[in-house]
Amino acid sequence: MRLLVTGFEPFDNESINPSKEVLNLLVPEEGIEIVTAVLPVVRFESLKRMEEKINEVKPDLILSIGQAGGRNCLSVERIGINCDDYRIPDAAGNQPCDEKIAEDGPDAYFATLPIRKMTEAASAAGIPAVISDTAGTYVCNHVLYGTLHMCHEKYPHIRCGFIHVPYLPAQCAGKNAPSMSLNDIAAGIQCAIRVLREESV
Ligand code: PCA
Repeated sequence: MRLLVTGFEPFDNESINPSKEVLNLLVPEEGIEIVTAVLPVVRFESLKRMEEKINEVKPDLILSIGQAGGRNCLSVERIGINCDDYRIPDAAGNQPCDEKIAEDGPDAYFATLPIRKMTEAASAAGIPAVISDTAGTYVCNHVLYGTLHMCHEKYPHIRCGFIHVPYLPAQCAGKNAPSMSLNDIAAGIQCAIRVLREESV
């Protein structure tokens, strides 16, 4: 089993993104090989990079990770919607309003990873985690929806999902915002990966 785990570059005037930092802390589980990649926070480029990695890595599973500043726990996303409506411009200056991600795509796709088991595994290990019913309408939702659409059309054997993670404490200096330590974020993601391994043997 090969698992592609993706994070994102820093964005929104931040110099770090926990979803990128956490990639270095993940460890392979027996029977599951982990390959990591960092995606640009750019509308179509993010999916282009994703497809390049799919062709290079040939994963069985894809777990994407993104920062959700303001959330207070790991959010295992249930659904990606066919909508790009960006609160702020992406890193290339794109700011679509109410646009579709795939003209010919359905309104939404459910994540195809075992989201409840992943959430429960992190919670049981003492890492706050919930199922989230919206990944927003920015680049993270673009990647979740777009990857599910791409896999539905071209790589139907690949299962995909997305976890949003809170800010790191270092990003919250002077802000009244919730955060989670990198070690806790990594522990929670590792629990989710362990579920994927158990599911796939
Ligand atoms: N979070 C953004 C995009 C990149 C990231 O880490 C989002 O939630 O859409």
